[in-house]
Amino acid sequence: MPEGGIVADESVSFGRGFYKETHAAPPHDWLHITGGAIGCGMPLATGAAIGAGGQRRVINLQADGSAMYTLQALWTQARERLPVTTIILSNRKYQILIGEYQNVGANPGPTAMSMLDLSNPDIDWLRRPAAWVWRRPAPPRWSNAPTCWRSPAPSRRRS
Ligand SMILES: Cc1ncc(C[n+]2csc(CCOP(=O)(O)OP(=O)(O)O)c2C)c(N)n1
Repeated sequence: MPEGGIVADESVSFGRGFYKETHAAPPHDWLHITGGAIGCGMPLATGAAIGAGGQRRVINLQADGSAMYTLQALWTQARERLPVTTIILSNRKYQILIGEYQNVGANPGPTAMSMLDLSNPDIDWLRRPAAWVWRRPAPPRWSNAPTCWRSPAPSRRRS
């Protein structure tokens, strides 16, 4: 974690163990979702990066189901060249709701479980939404040229 980093946390059930791992990290800010409605993590990361004038690295800890509500924010991040690193916690489930069934002692059947399953079809995060993500190419080994930033080549439109 770089000093002055900002964590935009919509990690939902998966990310509860992150706090203790950052105990000795350099000073940083940690933004949580408000609770209630899911889907605010990626827009939160986008807004944080804009608010920091693009000068601070934003790390978005992002549960996959919640990400599906607002993943167009990735496109905005690419368009605005924002310094956001997105970590998708891809458990392919609405895991926290499975936990809620357990909390009330319910025994969900296959129909209920299929409603909480995100694997059919599988969300291929590396091939689809990540096509919008902009990457910093490695500088050529033979020079000290400053690293340049570029967006991915536009995809060919199908007729
Ligand atoms: C707008 C909105 N729709 C639906 C819900 C109900 N809901 C609460 S948690 C959740 C699933 C979250 O799944 P995911 O983001 O994948 O995190 P995980 O539980 O797997 O850690 C849903 C659908 C909600 N809170 N807000």
